[in-house]
Amino acid sequence: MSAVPTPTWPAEFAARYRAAGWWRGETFGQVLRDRAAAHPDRIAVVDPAAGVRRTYGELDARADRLAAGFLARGIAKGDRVVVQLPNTSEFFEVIFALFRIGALPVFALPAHRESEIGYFCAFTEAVAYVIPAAHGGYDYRALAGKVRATSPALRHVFVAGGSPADADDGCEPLADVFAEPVEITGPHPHELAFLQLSGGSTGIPKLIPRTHDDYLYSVRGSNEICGVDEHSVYLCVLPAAHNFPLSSPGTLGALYAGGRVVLCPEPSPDTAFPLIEREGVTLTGVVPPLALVWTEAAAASAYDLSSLDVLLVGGAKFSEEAARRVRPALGCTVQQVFGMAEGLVNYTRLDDPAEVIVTTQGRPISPDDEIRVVDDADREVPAGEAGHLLTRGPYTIRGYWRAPGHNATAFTEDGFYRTGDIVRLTPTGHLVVEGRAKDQINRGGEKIAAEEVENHLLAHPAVHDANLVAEADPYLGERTCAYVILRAGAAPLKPAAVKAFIRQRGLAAYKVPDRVEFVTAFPQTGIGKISKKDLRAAAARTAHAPERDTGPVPVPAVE
Ligand code: OOB
Repeated sequence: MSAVPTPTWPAEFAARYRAAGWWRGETFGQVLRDRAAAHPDRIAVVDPAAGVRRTYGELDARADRLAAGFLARGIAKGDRVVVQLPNTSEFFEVIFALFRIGALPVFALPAHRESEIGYFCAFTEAVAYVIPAAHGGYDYRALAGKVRATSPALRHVFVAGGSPADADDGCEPLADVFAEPVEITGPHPHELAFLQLSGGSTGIPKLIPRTHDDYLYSVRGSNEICGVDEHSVYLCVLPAAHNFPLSSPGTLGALYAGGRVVLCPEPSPDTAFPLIEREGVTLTGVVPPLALVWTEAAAASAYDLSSLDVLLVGGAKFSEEAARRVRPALGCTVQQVFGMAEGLVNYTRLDDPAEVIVTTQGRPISPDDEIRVVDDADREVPAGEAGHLLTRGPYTIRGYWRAPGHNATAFTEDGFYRTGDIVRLTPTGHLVVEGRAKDQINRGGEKIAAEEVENHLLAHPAVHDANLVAEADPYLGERTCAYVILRAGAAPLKPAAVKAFIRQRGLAAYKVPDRVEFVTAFPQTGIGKISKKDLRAAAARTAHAPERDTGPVPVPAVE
């Protein structure tokens, strides 16, 4: 096993963050223990689809019993466990059990398939993988079977909601793992709590190492800014494993405050609105396309949404026009959130003037979040001008997990993370996201690394070269268009065949190109590099034309 040290904060920074009170020496396992001791009978997690309501005492006890079962199966401190669970109570039992041991959840999304999961399991040398018995009509056991073949370290597959028949597939029902609690020496607060996934801009996804100390600070800071307390009821609408619903302020924020988490099995107003009424939901977080849908649906809805105080919107740029419509429709305050799994999270404040709330993406959580806005040569741009956002601070990582080569360019020498976002700072210190320099497509909050999909396109025997670019979409903000050059003499391909190929390669559905264009050549820049800028312009011109089954054609020159 390669012994690549996990990048961390230099000692003088760690000392400063502790002295300032940002890092308090807490762990997630202990936080749950303390809350359960203080109010054991209070409801912590509601899983309406399963008809389950767990008190803090129950969640705490179940995490202990699951931790004992994991330990008995040899899952130890520092081990990686890929967790791919939907919005269910088991998600919380599993992650708190792992937190207690000091084993590291690797937060996969339910949408991930063989390509992504196979990579996570193999690269992290995961010893276990946790899947749902059923979700969205997809067979996760079959996925586990395929992943096993390429992940030699993988010893266990646990099935939440599974049955004894799972043993036939070499899986084990999660319910069988619960055991008599044992004494556990947990992790230290400065040690890793989990690995989060990066949206990525390269062919290979990057893993983000977060510690108990740093992540708990982002949760506590978020709670303060979003007014989360023991009376808060957070509706988890987005996939629970994503950083936004997990910690901004998210489910962990609600649990930290002694509030309540309500799990929404899917995000449509038909499911979410009745839950808001019935459970008295006070805040939730959604991506911009969902905010649009909810805003429209609220007008015609008979459900009482008056308990909802705050709608957090983030993950992608929320347009000013859409932001203005939220309060009249839903009767709640909007909080824009501009965050990243690597760390930095910005919020508009609840008492910001309405104009600031609708026109900016907020300001950082911490007074110790350092923000630099720079040009291509890393020089500070004049105040108020747009530039690359660099950041460093008490909950922003100093490097990806086991990626020294990539870290050399993704971080400055003095430890600032290059976010790849283009922003400008307002005189009040709020950030406005103006664009992106990284080769990533933001499809309604779901991030797609262009290179990852391009590599899969190149694997098609008839494809000579391929480029993936973003084009505007009125609902998603952005969607994808793949430009493909076929090999000389290759039989013509249809767009549908290219999409089917990508799906068969085992990529998450949101990465399948929305549109495919066959061309004879790619536009080039002055020095002969492929010009994605010109491809984006070409995509914008043809976005509304139907896909052509014939081709290829030249990409028209840009005036
Ligand atoms: C959140 O985290 P990630 O890691 O999925 O994606 C981070 C990237 C940012 O670098 C930026 O490019 C984009 O997503 N982004 C936004 C945005 N929020 C995120 N771009 C424009 N406006 C916004 N409000 O997406 C995430 C993590 C924690 C909280 C909220 C979102």
